[in-house]
Amino acid sequence: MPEGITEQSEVVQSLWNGSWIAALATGVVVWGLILWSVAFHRKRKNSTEELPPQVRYNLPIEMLYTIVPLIMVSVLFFFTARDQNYLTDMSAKPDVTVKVEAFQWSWRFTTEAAGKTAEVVGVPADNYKAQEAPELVLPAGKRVQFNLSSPDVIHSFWVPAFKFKLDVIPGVDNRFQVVTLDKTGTFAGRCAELCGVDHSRMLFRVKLVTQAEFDQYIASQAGAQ
Ligand SMILES: [Cu+2]
Repeated sequence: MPEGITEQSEVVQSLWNGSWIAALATGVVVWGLILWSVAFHRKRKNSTEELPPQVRYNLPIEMLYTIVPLIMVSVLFFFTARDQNYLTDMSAKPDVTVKVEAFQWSWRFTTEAAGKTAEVVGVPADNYKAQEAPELVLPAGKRVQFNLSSPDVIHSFWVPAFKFKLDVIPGVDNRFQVVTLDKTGTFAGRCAELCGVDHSRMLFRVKLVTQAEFDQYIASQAGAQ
């Protein structure tokens, strides 16, 4: 798994880990029961019986078969619903708002913070190399809202380090928020929905910087326009 860079990514990671631990525990019990049956309940060599003893209509066992899976599904449902509500929560006011426009085949990021705006547009022909891809600069330790839009076809905004992606659908107002961790660095981003011939070149980068560097960046961008 990539290193997470948002508070939300840590929630996704722990849901993922918990689901795998639960699946593995279930698997161990099931495999154990299968092996036990295979080893100790196979047909004896000199047995004259056609079938082993039958246990259908055994009420306690059937209750167990019904109740145990119900409990398992309820536990998975509870944690998934709890984390989904957190991940899709939009009630807090963001420090930074980014309008993300995905188009065939690059990105336009319009970043707004404290009344100042910076715009970055990718040139599709330059997207051959990741280092030429458009760069989205964000401050560390802040709440960021992404408003996704597309003028052409369906794309998907994916930063693997967010451990989250959301489709960018023409005419649909998809939004989400993250709180960036107190980290700096550059992280890869890409389109995750096959959107045409240059889909694989729809790369971008997310650069996490300190608040001071971010203020400087957005002031210089705003001044340049
Ligand atoms: Cu795309």
